Amino acid sequence: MATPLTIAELKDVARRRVPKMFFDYADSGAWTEGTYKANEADFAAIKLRQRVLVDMTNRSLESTMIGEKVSMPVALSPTGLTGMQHADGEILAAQAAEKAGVPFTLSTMSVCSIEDVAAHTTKPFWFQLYVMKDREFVKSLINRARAAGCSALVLTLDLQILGQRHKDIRNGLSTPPKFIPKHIWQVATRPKWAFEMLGTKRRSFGNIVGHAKGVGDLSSLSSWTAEQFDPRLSWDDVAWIKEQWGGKLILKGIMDADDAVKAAETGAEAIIVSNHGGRQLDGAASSISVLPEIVKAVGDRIEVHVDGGIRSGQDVLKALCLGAQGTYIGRPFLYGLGAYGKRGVTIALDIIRNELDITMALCGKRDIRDVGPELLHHRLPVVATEPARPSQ
Ligand code: HOC
Repeated sequence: MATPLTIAELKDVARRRVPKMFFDYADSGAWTEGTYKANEADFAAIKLRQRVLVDMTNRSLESTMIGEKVSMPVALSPTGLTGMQHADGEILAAQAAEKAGVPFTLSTMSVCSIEDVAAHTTKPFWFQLYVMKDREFVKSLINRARAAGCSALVLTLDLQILGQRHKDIRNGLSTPPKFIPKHIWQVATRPKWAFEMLGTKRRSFGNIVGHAKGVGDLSSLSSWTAEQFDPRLSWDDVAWIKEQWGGKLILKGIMDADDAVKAAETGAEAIIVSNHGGRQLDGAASSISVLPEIVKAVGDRIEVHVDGGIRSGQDVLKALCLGAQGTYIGRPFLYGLGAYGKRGVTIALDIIRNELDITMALCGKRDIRDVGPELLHHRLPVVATEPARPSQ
């Protein structure tokens, strides 16, 4: 088959290669999937301003995210169970990101462990942390990330209780698959995936193993999450984590200007405007629609990044024009991984890079660090910069 030219084509290939319960896990959103869909639709509603007769030579996509040089301002999001899209998925994605010169973020809920990824990469990656009630365990995760040379901690703030995704329940999601007819059929019809998975020992949760014995299927995972994740997580805990970590901190899951102000006060390096890819609060606004008010509230004090709904280089450009210093892709790289392993992640990044480059040029810019709202048509609702609500 010819190399996919779009993220949508990669998604089609992944759907054919990855067992349904894992494809659906990556692809679904909470409840009605309204927020998941809004994330994509609101990007599409923003229109770019075409410019002509501008010198388009010597273009550059290079930038920085939290002071780290990036070949383009696009990082890989932390995604749970990545190693179920493809055997050793987290290692392969981290290697592809390293080759592409963009940051990779390893999820706490990954299949390959922090140490697995560190052993197979040569540059620092970022580690995403969920906060459990057992603070000793949290400390041990932080220490492991530090020992592995991670250069940033991404603290997720919007999953202290787990959102509900109907497809996961219907599929009886389980990591690894159980020997029940439905799963046997799903795996048997994806022989390449199964063959590659047989070739690795990494088939469960690499970071929480030992702390979460017997956790694998959705109900045990949901109960474990409900028991372990701390629903009382507060801004004081953020300060405690910052102190424990002592390095660069990124706060993920900010969707409100007041929260952004509090996040900026913590002294973190960056916030990620994120609704968890529409996987948590169904009915939440799209990330891109709240980005302008958050940039307005704190953009002069802290780096603002955004994820959710980015499916193309055009979307990346729109986010940057609205004030984001960095962007993240989750599903696009997972589709690539499911479709072709490491090569697929490279294809996903290449597609986005190529689209970003051409789009920037056709909008009359040569340097990604120079783009701004002047590249967008302002009459669209999503671009309307409502004043941020005053802090209470
Ligand atoms: C069922 C796994 O970020 C996601 C992940 C983390 C989920 C933890 C529990 O699925 O959105």
